[in-house]
Amino acid sequence: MPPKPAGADHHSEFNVDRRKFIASLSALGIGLAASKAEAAAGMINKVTGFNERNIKMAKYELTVLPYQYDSLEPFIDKMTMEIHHSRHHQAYVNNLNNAIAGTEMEGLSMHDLLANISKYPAAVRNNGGGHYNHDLFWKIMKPAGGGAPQGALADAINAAFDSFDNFKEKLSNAAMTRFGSGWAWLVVSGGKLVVSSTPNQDNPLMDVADVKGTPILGIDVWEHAYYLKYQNKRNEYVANWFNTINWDEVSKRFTESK
Ligand code: MN3
Repeated sequence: MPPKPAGADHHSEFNVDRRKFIASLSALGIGLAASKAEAAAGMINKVTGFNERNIKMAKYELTVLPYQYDSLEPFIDKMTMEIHHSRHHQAYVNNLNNAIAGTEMEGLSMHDLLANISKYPAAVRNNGGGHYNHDLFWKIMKPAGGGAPQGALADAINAAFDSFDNFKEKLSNAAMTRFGSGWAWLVVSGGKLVVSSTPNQDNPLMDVADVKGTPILGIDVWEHAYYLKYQNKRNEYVANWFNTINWDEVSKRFTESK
C-alpha cells in the first residue's frame, strides 16, 4: 500500500470544516459566492456574457424567428442566419437595453425614440436602429418567398416605379451603391412609395434620415448578412434575396402605414 501523501488527513479535515463553515453561513442567510451560483445555474449567457435574469427584466427582447435558421436556404445559408440572429441581433438588443436603462428613454416607444434619435447618444441610434431594422428584416422574409406583390401594393409599386421590374432594379441599385454598411428600403413617404438607403443602422423612421417615412421592406447589406456565402459578391446576394421576400407581410405593413 503506497504511503499517504503528506498532509492528506489535514486536507480532508479542512474540507469537512469548510463544508460546515459554508453550511453555517447558509443557515445565517449569508449568500456566499452568489455570482458563482448564478454562473453554475446557467444564468450567464455563454455567447453574450450577460446575466439572463437581467435580460428578462429588460425592455427589449430578441425577435423570435418565424422560421428555422436553414429555412431560407439556398438564398441565405443556415450559419449566416444563426450568427446574424443569435449574435448580431442579440448584441443590438443587449446594448440598447443597457444604453436606455435608468434614463428617460426607457419610457419611450421605439417609434418615439427613433423619431427623435438626434437627441440621443450614438449607442441608442446604432443599437435602437439595429433592433428595429432586424426585427423588420426577419419578418419580411419567409421560406419559399419571392414572386411579386398582389393587390393594392402591386398597384402602388406600378404607379410609383412604372413596373415591378423597375422597382427591383431601383432597390437593387440602392443596395449596391450603399457604400460600406447599411440598408436599402422601400418606404411610404408622404403617401408615396419611394426607394432609399441609409448608412449603418439608421432607418427612415429617424429624424436624421435623408428620406423620412415608414419602411415596409428593407435589405441588410452589411457584410455580416452575406459574406460567409457570397464573400464580396453583394450583387448575387441582392439578386437572390428577392426570392426570400414575404410579400404578404410587406402588403400588411403597406396597409398599416396609411
Ligand atoms: Mn444585420
